[in-house]
This record gives sequence, structure tokens and C-alpha cells, in this order.
Amino acid sequence: MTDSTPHHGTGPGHGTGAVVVVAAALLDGGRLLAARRSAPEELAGRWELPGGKVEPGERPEDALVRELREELGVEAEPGERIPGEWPLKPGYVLKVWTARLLSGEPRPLEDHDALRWLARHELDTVDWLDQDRPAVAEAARRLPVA
Ligand code: 523
Repeated sequence: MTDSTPHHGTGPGHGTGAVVVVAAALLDGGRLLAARRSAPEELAGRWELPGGKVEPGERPEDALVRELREELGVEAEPGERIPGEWPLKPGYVLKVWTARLLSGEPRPLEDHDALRWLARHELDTVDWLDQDRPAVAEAARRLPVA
């Protein structure tokens, strides 16, 4: 970034830099929630940590709460940021937070056609999006071994 680069109001979405996609490692009862995408075609059938794009002017944690409400019908609270960020398609970057359920039982309301709560030893049983795998591995360390 240069000193002359404006911090707000230009470029796609966020003024500077890439559009941030936030995703949640939703942890409950010693399990992690995996969500199977129903679209677009090239991603359908692959599993992801649920989330979506941060809107202009929106805080990433607020976007996370909003996306979980819209996509899963639950209220959730962001926890710690999982260190790292992962490039998606050009101009998009993925950032992940742990999250805990405050209320509701997740349902695949939009963007997904299946949900699974996975114990640590089950994490390899779904076909995760490649770009989600490092964060899933990191989230796994927060799950009980048994
Ligand atoms: N990813 C991704 N992993 C991941 C998410 C939530 C998203 O790789 N855990 C990618 C998939 C898309 C892009 O990030 O290429 C945007 O995610 P999407 O479509 O879930 O974001 P939305 O819901 O904000 O998008 P719109 O439906 O277009 O508003």
C-alpha cells in the first residue's frame, strides 16, 4: 500500500486490497460444522466452512454473524481468528474465525444442501474446498481427540 492510496471509497468493495470472504469454524459439543455447497456449479458438492463476503463498511465479525444467520438460521458468536489468510479467485481472500452457537440449530437455508457436525476423527470424511483445508486443520486442534 502506498501513502497516496485511499483507504475508503474506491475499488471493488473495500477501497483497497482484496474482497474479504469470512468463514466460521463453528464448534459445538466437540464437533465442527461442515456445509456442502449447492452452487456455483464448479463448487457444488464440495464442503466448506460457512460464510460469505464482507459487505462494504461492514466489520468482518459482523459479516460472519450475518452470514451464519442468513445461511443457517442461527445466532452465533465469533471467537478467535484462525491465523492466516488464503487466496480465493483473483481479488478475494478467505479469513476464518472460530465461532460458537448461541441459539438455534443450523439448517441449510441458502447456499448449502447438506450440513454435518464432524468429530475430529471424521474431518477427512468430506471433500473440503482446497482453500478451506488449512483452517479446518487448525480448527481440528480445538476439538477433543477422542
Ligand atoms: N469461499 C470459499 N470458502 C468458504 C466460503 C464461505 C467461501 O472458498 N468457506 C469462496 C467461494 C466463493 C467466494 O468465496 O468463490 C464467495 O463465497 P460465497 O459465494 O459463499 O459468498 P456470498 O454468499 O457472500 O456470495 P453471494 O451469494 O454472491 O453474495
